[in-house]
Amino acid sequence: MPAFELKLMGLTCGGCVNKVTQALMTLESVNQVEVTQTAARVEGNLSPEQAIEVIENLGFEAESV
Ligand code: 9UX
Repeated sequence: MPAFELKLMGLTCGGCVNKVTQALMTLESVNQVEVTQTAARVEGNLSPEQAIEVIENLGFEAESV
């Protein structure tokens, strides 16, 4: 399964980490995620741009690294 990493900005507590994790895991195309307050590794059949859109819709910022 392909994977990519993102830099995350605006996550200030563990709750934010949980929000991002749950939003990504809800996507059928996502197989596995590892999220911290500053970075995410996403494994699945989706583009980084798709994951960034989901994260930014939560009010955070994300960019490919
Ligand atoms: Mo923590 Mo984040 O109280 O969206 S959940 S700041």
